Amino acid sequence: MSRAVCPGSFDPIHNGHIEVISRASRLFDEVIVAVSTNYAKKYRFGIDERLAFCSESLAHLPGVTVRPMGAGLVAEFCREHGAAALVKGLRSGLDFDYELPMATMNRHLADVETVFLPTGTEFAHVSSTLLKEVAGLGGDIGAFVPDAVLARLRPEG
Ligand code: COD
Repeated sequence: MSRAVCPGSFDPIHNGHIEVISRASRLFDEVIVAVSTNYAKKYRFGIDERLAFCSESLAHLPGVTVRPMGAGLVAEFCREHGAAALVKGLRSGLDFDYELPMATMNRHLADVETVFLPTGTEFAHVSSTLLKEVAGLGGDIGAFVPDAVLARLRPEG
């Protein structure tokens, strides 16, 4: 039984995340989507809402579960859940430069391998931060988020 973890803030989850998690679910028997809480970080959505958005958006994917990761190490989360791999989406060389040291550290900490999946080109410019900004200023982001997220990101949401 192969098991991988897809970690992130998911503040909120968007279609780029969903595409990568969907592809991860074809590579591994089980994929745990680990929703982090970093107390130094200011989130737009609380942990319960981020978990709910993820659960609703990923319910159609067999073998995918959603869990809170808390504020601990992702390597420790992988060890506790018996996962041998992390899956990350890569949008660009900048993502790779940011991710490579973490991949090496996570292998050191818990012998966890990191698998990088190149993001779909239609989502290479998408981030939760950019979507929140554009939606807040009234821009149309309907192509990039699930309906439940879209409703909450509208200025009146
Ligand atoms: N297309 C495809 N994939 C994407 C896209 C996109 N447009 N945008 C993001 N992704 C992928 C990336 O792989 C990213 O890692 C993941 O989705 C989640 O994205 P975000 O933005 O929600 O999450 P981040 O970057 O805030 O998450 C950071 C982590 C929680 C993964 C990281 O901080 C972490 O591992 N924290 C735990 C503490 C820890 O262990 N620290 C030491 C690490 S060595």
